[in-house]
Amino acid sequence: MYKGKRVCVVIPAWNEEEPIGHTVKNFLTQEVDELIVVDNNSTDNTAKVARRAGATVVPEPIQGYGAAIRRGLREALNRGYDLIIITEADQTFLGTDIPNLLEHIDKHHFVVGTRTATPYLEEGANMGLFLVVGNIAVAKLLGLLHGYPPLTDVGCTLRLIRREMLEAILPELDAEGAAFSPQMIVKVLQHSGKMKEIPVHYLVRVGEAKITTSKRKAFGTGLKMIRVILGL
Ligand SMILES: Nc1nc2c(ncn2[C@@H]2O[C@H](COP(=O)(O)OP(=O)(O)O)[C@@H](O)[C@H]2O)c(=O)[nH]1
Ligand SMILES: [Mg+2]
Repeated sequence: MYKGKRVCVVIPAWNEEEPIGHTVKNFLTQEVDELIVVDNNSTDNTAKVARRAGATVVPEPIQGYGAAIRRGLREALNRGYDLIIITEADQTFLGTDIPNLLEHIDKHHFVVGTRTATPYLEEGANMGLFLVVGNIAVAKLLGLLHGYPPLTDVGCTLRLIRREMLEAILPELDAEGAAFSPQMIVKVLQHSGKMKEIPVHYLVRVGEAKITTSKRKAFGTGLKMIRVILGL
């Protein structure tokens, strides 16, 4: 609960038995009323470990980062939550950043993290120069085209959205993969949502990476993101 508003955390998870237990405990902070882990066809013990750590687990058979998050967001709306936070299973984000996101939600519909603020990066985190520059470049394209020029990241999962804004944009979100992340930002801006980007901590991943596994893959992901930003 935060200022009388019910708070929910959504985590997409695909074979994350190693990091998920710690992540769930780390994000079940005093403000959080429920944490929903979306099990995206895991073949390991992700669901069991998440449940044992205190999460509600729901399945999503359609494979993909976007599909998994959408399922979690629908679930959060159905359960009546006012404020919805999204994060990852892999211990790269910190529950201690939740108050920093919440601090801005009275005045904004959407608060999104950026992982390109170097003092917030842990040494060895998967955000080297290539990804920092790439994210900032694509973010500037998004920001200038859609009306939020300060934007410096397009792929940061850690974010917070108000219920009424989520209800407005959810029917328009259809990206299955990583392009879901910038698509959500674009839709908030198209709905004239007030948004704010804040720096968040970004740590070394625990367990096996699924999206940003090589420069080549990251480049491909970037192109898909640009397509979504251009509305193609
Ligand atoms: N890439 C990917 N991630 C998924 C999928 N389903 C759920 N996820 C979760 O989405 C988050 C992002 O994936 P991750 O490998 O950390 O991507 P990275 O942060 O770009 O390295 C993790 O919590 C995954 O477990 C899927 O089908 N593909
Ligand atoms: Mg990750």
